[in-house]
Amino acid sequence: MTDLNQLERDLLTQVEAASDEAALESVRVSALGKKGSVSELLKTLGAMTPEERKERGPLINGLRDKVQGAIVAKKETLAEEALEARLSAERIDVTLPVPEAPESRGRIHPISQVIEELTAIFADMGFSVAEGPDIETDYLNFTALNFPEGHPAREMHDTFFLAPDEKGERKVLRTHTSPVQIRTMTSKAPPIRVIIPGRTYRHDSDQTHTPMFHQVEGLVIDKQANIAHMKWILEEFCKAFFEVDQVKMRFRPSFFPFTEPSAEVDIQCSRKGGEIRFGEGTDWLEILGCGMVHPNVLRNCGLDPDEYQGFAWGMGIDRIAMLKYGMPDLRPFFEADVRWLNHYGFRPLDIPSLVSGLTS
Ligand code: 2NL
Repeated sequence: MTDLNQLERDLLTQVEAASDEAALESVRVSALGKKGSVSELLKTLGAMTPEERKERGPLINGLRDKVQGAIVAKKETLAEEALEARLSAERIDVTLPVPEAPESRGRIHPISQVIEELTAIFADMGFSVAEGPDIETDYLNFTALNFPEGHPAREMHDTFFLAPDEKGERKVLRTHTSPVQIRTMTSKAPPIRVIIPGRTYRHDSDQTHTPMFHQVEGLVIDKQANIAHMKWILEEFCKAFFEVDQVKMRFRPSFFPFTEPSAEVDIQCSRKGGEIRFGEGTDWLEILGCGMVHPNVLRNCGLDPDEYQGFAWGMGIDRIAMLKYGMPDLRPFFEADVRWLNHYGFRPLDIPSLVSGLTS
């Protein structure tokens, strides 16, 4: 006859030794399954005499209950242990910084940002934006702008000339964005209100000059457009761009072949300990050139100077970007160093607008 006590000890030892649910399940099958050791014992009860059954029955049933109870308890223990193991293995450090999403990790170059800012300000005053090619004819870059052939004014710009083509024509890398204004005046009827941001080129290279740089020029042509309008527009622009409530401006007489009269414009600022602030103080900083469009330029564009007049201005985008954002050196602008761009660049979704602030 099977020693029930021995079987019980064996089975309980096996239950205790099961290291996972699968091992426990095979112990259960070997004891309580159809052909399991305990099930086989239960089957023997049918063939016993009533006396025998009375004595062995409770013992065998008791064994089954004990084994079953041990298996249920072990199953719970194993499940708890598995959960504990997962909790400690999958622990997360909630104090770690959240990584930036890929689409917001890029940066907008300060030049692009400043062009967006300029565009927002002038668009608010009714200006549209025009663009033109970097390679221009000598006529559009110089002649139409009242630079006479062989005139020393042409040497004011250190021009990059391309090799002459089959017709002997020498194209140039535009030295200013003014040829786009000529293109605008010859292709559109007044009134004209346009700004032209873009790349320009001069043979010049030092701490404050790169051979490729950026300009924005503006042009207004109408029957009555006058110097007072020009001064108002430039003052509104400076206040909006430098984000100050007021700024004093100084117009100094100057010379450009394409404007008469011409002026260079300084804005009020204060310089303290290497920092520059606008709209306060007693220092002056030159920021742009401007003037009334020369009658010869109007005539070159097919406009009658007795009917139409206008004004124009031009400034260096790189320079005003450096001033506004406190960037001391121009050269890294064009060195494509992502560390510089990470430091000085702008977030792609912070789009300048006059409502939410240019540099919110
Ligand atoms: C400067 C000065 C200036 C203009 C640009 C212009 C264009 C046409 C006719 C008349 Cl088509 N004028 N442009 C006028 C005055 C000054 O730029 O210092 N730029 C960096």
